[in-house]
Amino acid sequence: MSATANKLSKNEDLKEASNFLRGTILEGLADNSTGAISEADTQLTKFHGIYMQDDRDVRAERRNKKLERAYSFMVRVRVPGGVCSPTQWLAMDKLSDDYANHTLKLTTRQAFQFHGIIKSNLKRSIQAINHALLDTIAACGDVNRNVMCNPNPEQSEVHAEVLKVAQQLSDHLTPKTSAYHEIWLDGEKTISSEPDVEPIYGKTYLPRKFKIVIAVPPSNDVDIFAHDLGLIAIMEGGKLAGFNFTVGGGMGMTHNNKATYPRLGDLLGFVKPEDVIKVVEAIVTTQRDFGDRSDRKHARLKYTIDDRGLDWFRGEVESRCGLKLEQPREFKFERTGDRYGWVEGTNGKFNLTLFVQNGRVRDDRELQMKTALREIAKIHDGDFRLTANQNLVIGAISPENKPAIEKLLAEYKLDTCFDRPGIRLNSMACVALPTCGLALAESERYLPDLVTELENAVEQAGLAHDEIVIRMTGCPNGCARPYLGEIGLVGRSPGKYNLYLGAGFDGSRLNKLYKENVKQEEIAKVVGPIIERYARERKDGERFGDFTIRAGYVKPVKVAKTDWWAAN
Ligand code: SRM
Ligand code: SF4
Repeated sequence: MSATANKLSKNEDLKEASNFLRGTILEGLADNSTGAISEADTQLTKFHGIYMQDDRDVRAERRNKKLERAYSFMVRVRVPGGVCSPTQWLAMDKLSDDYANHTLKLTTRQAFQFHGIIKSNLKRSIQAINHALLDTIAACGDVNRNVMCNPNPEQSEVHAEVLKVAQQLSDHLTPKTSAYHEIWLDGEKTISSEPDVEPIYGKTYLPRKFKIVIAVPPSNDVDIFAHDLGLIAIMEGGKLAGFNFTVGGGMGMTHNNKATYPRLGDLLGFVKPEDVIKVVEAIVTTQRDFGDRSDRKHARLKYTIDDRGLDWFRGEVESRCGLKLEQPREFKFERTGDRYGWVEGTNGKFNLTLFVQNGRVRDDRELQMKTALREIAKIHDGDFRLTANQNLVIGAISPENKPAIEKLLAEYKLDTCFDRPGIRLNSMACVALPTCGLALAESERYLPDLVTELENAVEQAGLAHDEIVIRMTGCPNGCARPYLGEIGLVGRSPGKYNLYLGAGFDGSRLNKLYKENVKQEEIAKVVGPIIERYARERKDGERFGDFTIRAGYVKPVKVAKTDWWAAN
């Protein structure tokens, strides 16, 4: 299928030989002599939503003691559109206590993650997830991942409609192999007992991960332009007329490798609701057949499009689906991020968006968030919606149930958790240390402290209630979409970060490198004065990212490929 003449990457051989994602995973699980699985199987388990990791905090100590690394597994649960029921929430909560590290991680892509599951508990964990009618297949791997969708509490009717599209896309693009059921659910063949075929993916699946999101303007809470494929809902006369498609977004890059860069998606065309599945499938199969299978750093859709051109891509998609895409329709985004607090939906039900620092739901001395949400889930008659910014909406609360939920919120002090400075409410960090094997620096464990330092600058400048988007990652892969932060911090090495400035508040412009290798203790000293100057010199309504460009700190990035690495 691949059009490339270059030597295929190792992963391609692995996929081909895996018998539709089986490999030797079962044998590896049965091997009690180690907490690990084989290198080849670590690649294949990703397709099952499972990553082998080790506790990096104790890596050196264990090496010195000649002990095996402290292996455990991260498990990612797909939640299409981020919506789950209270019963499912309770099941996830219990699983985190029974088998994981007692925390629930709400990810930047509306999924749950569990950390610290040891090999002997993996099957039990996946089975518990299956009993809650959720799954982990295709949460990671070279396939379409969790389909994201704006949780949109204030427009419940539209939300229900676009959520349905997200769920249909998710179902349509889920791998059909029965390996998942055989391995994790002890051979329960709930899908089919026929021989495996992957009608969309084929034996070698996609060249790389693939991500789909749906946004409902004016909210760009899902960061539509950061993903391989974006669907922008177009409303006309109060009804869903269709979607503008964007293609070729992606955040990942590698320090000092100029062939890699974050890229915002381009507008491809307008698609009517009834044609969505057909066009999406044509996009996915085009990437399947033309994506670069020889170099995994050049394998995402963004590079296929930059190499071959958007017009070529559109032509290929049109000929595959037999449709001519219409011109994109008018739309306007106002902001990224979430709107906190209470909103009444058009259906008369209430929705509450809570701030969850870096998506980590846990109990600590200051806040018993995990217990509070468990108690709420026990009496809640609506749903929970995971947001694309690691936050949580307690959704569709009936008017009768609202007082009881408010009582619990007050009892556990969750009713004030969104009454915080705007910079904290717009902060987001990836997991990084100690679990992420790719982290070069701290992120989730450090950003809250940095924000506390910056809150001083913000408060002194009189900007406590102003929203400034700050995002941090422990490496350049971009898991918290840092290149779309008005302030972006990307780990270089322990205690050092590249500082990026100048992204658009509405998510339509990338930021740009301002200073390299800034030491942790110097970040607030560098950023603080820029915030103070912003407070003094900003124009009416001017956003921080726009100001940093006007004031000359950085130039605007227009075309990722040429501008991203260009000198300031
Ligand atoms: Fe990510 C790899 C965590 C969203 C780009 N990401 C990883 C791994 C699995 C590390 C690994 O490969 O060993 C991280 C696991 C850390 C841990 O201990 O949990 C990891 N990524 C995350 C999460 C949990 C961050 C978070 O704090 O919420 C997010 C899970 C999303 C989900 O539910 O599916 C997460 N990752 C993202 C995003 C943001 C998004 O999609 O909106 C991106 C940037 C967008 C993009 O894909 O371009 C992202 N992750 C990456 C990349 C770089 C991909 C690339 O094209 O270069 C990697 C590394 C890789 O794939 O080789 C990566
Ligand atoms: Fe790990 Fe890097 Fe992703 Fe952070 S950005 S979770 S450090 S891969």
